[in-house]
Amino acid sequence: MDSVVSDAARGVSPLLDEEGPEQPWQTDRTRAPIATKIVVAGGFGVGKTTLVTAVSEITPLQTEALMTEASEETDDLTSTPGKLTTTVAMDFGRITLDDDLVLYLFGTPGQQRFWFMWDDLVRGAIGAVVLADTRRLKDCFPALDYFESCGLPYVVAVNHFDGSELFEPEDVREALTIPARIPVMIMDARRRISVIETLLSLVGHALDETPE
Ligand SMILES: Nc1nc2c(ncn2[C@@H]2O[C@H](COP(=O)(O)OP(=O)(O)OP(=O)(O)O)[C@@H](O)[C@H]2O)c(=O)[nH]1
Ligand SMILES: [Mg+2]
Repeated sequence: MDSVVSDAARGVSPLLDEEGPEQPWQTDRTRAPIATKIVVAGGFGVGKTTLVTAVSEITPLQTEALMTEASEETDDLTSTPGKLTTTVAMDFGRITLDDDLVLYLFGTPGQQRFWFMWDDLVRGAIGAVVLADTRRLKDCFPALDYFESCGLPYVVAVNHFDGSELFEPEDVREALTIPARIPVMIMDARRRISVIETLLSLVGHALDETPE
């Protein structure tokens, strides 16, 4: 499914348009789309795979492995009792925004034992979305520290789970001591439009942070 956010200004909801007319960049070779890489990070089971799946216009590549009793000690499923699988390498999806901007989404594995893969996953990325769950905020600290130390622009998106207390973005900013220049937002990883808002915020933030 192609999606063109700028069509919203014309009153058409491109997000609901299954086929849609050909886009200018599909016929005009001088308007080749700009391809960018975005990383989706955060703690175990916070909704990274859900986010990539909700928004991808291609069938997402997933590397899910069934969770077994062997990981009971390390992988806390209290907050996500319905979770049966975990990402063991990465998620991959694609979304086209605003006519000629293509985002390639790379979801990281959440568990500490797979963190060694992050260095490869972030190579060439323009920015990262750090997902947080207010019931286990500290789980996103490693991702925040990682992107702060490597200087990659990032935004913080709180994936609001049903039944968890709803906080204001500014409360989350204070709890995590996120600098004022970093966008913090509440989102729902299962809702496409909510994820697109987060991705647009990241692209805008990455443009602001990147020197001309
Ligand atoms: N209620 C609710 N459930 C969600 C939401 N996002 C994800 N889930 C559920 O939470 C569980 C965890 O989601 P995943 O997308 O696998 O999380 P992940 O961050 O990719 O997990 P790892 O790759 O194992 O670290 C799944 O059972 C989802 O269905 C949400 O916004 N609300
Ligand atoms: Mg995952």
